[in-house]
Amino acid sequence: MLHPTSSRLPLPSSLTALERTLVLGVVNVTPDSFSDGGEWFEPDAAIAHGYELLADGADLLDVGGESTRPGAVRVDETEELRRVLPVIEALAATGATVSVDTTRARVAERALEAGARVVNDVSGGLADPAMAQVVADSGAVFVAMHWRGHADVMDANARYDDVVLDVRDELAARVDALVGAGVDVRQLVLDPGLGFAKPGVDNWPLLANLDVLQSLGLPVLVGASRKRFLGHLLARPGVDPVPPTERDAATAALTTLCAAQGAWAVRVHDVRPSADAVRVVARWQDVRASRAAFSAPTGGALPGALPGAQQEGRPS
Ligand code: PMM
Repeated sequence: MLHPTSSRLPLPSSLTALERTLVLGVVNVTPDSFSDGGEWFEPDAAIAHGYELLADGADLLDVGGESTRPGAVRVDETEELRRVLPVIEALAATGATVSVDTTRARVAERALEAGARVVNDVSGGLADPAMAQVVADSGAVFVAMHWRGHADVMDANARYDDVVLDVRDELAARVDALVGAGVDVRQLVLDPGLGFAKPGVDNWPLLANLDVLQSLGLPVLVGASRKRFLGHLLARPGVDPVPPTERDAATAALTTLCAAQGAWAVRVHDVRPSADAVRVVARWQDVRASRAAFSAPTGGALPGALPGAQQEGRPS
């Protein structure tokens, strides 16, 4: 069920060979992110947090030095570099596959030099005209998220005719522009940009119709973790929205649904529940596929073992 183009991404074979959705663990080196602001602002704390996420089952780590929450004030480039570079360098040195969450070409370039393998740009290359060249020259994976402006203006740009089709079309235009600028289409991953210029109601159709975005023929990453629309969904008397750390179970439920739809990766803060969820979905789909394969022509019995199933470390 995993999107077939995922295996073409320039990533280590230990990741591209996995026949399941990948889990991208979030390492926010910021004092003000909505979900975990300040918890891992010091480099040593951020590095230690990265280790914890790997131990919990993260396949990749996404290191960011600038908050993108609505209304956030931008940090300057020097400060962003100061925050992310030591963390990326230390985590990449352990063999972890590291992504840098940035909209700045210069930060992406320095992060790749420090060992990052993925550039995760919430602006899809729109914020910095130099980004496409850095991505093209490096050959790195590029996550192009749907975006309509920086945090200070994005809420004012949240008008859609049909949010699913509009996001698909705007991302298709980004793909054309990036490929036109020299990026290899096999470097690209698309992301619907949940919560970015999208009020609560607009996030659900995007989640429930990932196939529309997948119809563009590229792997899809989903970042639903702890977002405000979940906080509203889970509201209880006197608490609306519920705080970000109370949104992790709902996040894991969405990981399951995204994995079942063939998402390439999910970006999450609390890694363990999502790492478990993607393994459950993979096993579930293996069993369904093997039953279909063995029973379809003859109506015969189920096989005793799962042929070709990707068995990971844990005992079954
Ligand atoms: N969301 C946030 C930050 N970076 N990157 C991608 N590709 N997709 C997202 O949905 C996304 C992102 C905001 O969440 P945070 O402040 O908790 O990191």
